[in-house]
Amino acid sequence: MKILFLNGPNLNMLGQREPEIYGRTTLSEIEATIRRLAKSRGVEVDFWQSNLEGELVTWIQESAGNFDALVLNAAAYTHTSVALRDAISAAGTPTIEIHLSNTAAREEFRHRSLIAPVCRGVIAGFGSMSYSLAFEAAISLT
Ligand code: CA2
Repeated sequence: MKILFLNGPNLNMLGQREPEIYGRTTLSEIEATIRRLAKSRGVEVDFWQSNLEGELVTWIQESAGNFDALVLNAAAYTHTSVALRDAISAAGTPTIEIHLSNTAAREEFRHRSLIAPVCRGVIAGFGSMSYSLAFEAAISLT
């Protein structure tokens, strides 16, 4: 089984700025936790971050047939990107939308997700644990 983790814009800054919102854990530390979990469960994972919408679109397209599930923190593109939504829909890879913060409890513009309707489910508000919860959810999808 193979799970692809994709992270959108600014998530490379995790742990360095705004710790009151996003916590002190860096994206590399989250990746290490997921890789540990994956090893213990005999699952293969890829873990990528990009600040570029088109690069995320390409990775989503390439997930088709190569990964059993996609865990996506699309960051700000969650609220704006028809391109990501279309890519998820076209690729057909079962996708879980995740967020560190509880977007429903934040500014109104974060309440709308353009990608949620084409995802299997959403996990938000558990900090770096959102990634581990999504890992478990992804395993249970297949
Ligand atoms: O809570 C999440 O995971 C978000 O996807 C994070 C996005 C935000 O636009 C979404 O509404 C919710 C922002 C990621 C920016 O990450 C930073 C981390 C540290 C410092 C600055 C930004």
